[in-house]
Amino acid sequence: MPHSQQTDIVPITMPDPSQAPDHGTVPLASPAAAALHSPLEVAIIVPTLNEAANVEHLVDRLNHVLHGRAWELIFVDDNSPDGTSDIVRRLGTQQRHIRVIQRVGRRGLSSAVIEGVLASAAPIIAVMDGDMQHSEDALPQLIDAVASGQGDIAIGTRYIDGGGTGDWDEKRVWMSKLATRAGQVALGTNVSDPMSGFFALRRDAFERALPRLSAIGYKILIDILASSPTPLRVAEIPYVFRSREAGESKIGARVIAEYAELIADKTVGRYIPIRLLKFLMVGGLGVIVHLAILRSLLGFGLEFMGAQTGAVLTAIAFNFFLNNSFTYADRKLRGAALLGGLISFYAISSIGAVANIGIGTWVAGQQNVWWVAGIAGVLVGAIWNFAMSAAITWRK
Ligand SMILES: Nc1nc2c(ncn2[C@@H]2O[C@H](COP(=O)(O)OP(=O)(O)O)[C@@H](O)[C@H]2O)c(=O)[nH]1
Ligand SMILES: [Mg+2]
Repeated sequence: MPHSQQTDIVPITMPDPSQAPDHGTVPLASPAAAALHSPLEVAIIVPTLNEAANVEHLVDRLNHVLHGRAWELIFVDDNSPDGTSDIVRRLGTQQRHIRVIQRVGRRGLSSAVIEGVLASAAPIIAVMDGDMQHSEDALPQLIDAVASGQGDIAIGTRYIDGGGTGDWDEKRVWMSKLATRAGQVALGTNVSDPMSGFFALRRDAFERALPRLSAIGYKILIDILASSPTPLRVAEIPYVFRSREAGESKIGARVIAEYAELIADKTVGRYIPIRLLKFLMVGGLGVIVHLAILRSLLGFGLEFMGAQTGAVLTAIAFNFFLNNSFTYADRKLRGAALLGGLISFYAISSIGAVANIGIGTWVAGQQNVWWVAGIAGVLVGAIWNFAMSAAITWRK
């Protein structure tokens, strides 16, 4: 017998409006309530990943430095296993200016910040870390610099007088300097700390940059500065980066790789999609693998056709696995899908090879520079492989 879906339905009748009691005008009880009823001035967006041990202290400090303002605090938490979201929700029941956007199955500081901004109606947005490393004492200055029109954006800066990187070791200072320089060159900017995660900006400045944001990785400020259709007026406010209060930094190889990708996207990415660029790089390595295998198989005494076949088959597999973990790291195939992907990639690449030879031969017939014909064939084959594998092997 199928399970009964019957539920008890309770009819609710509409109250008669003429019977409603008259409350009159309710006076605003306290300054806190007044702030709640005056127009929203600023939203503080805090991306978090395992910051359970820091959240409460941060809220205390912000309540202190922003006292008297009409503000809200939005945490954007990537489903931290340490329960960061639960803590924020608990605080939010008592303090209605606090809430959390809990993202499930998502990752990334930049995209978290973007979603936080979009969830707020505030005309000014401030962004800061959730680990107490950004000195909240500088926050009112950042907000006021934007509110007073000193800049479209105000950036908390470690690299001007009065700022500093606290107790960083030499290696971290050096890494940061290198990355900062790369960011400045890519942006063509003299902003002294484009890597900063501590800044405030006007909402309309953010909205103009929004359609062009890359949203890759960790460095949302660089993304905003580079995506803005007209250069933003920048105010810089020094602060000293503190040591982390609790928990761990998420900086690692992946963060560095994503930074390189963001910089690439903001520079060459204007002319050629980064994914195609990565695909072509992998293809270039594939050629080297091909030649190495060919050389060794010939060395083992195989005749050319057999050695060439072995080299082609190995190079295609090499390209497949490298594309899977590098070019398509965000859609990486695993398990059974990995095998299916490999088979489809072999099929696509075989047709690509036929197209390569066909086009190359045709171009060679039109003119007699051999390498032009060779490159033409390779390019057509590569574009075919890229387009088809994007549509089939690594389809969304
Ligand atoms: N939502 C979200 N927050 C992140 C992510 N990675 C880091 N964060 C938060 O971003 C802030 C800065 O990260 P942190 O690891 O301290 O970077 P560091 O200060 O450069 O070492 C902290 O509040 C982190 O909890 C992420 O993938 N998603
Ligand atoms: Mg930190």
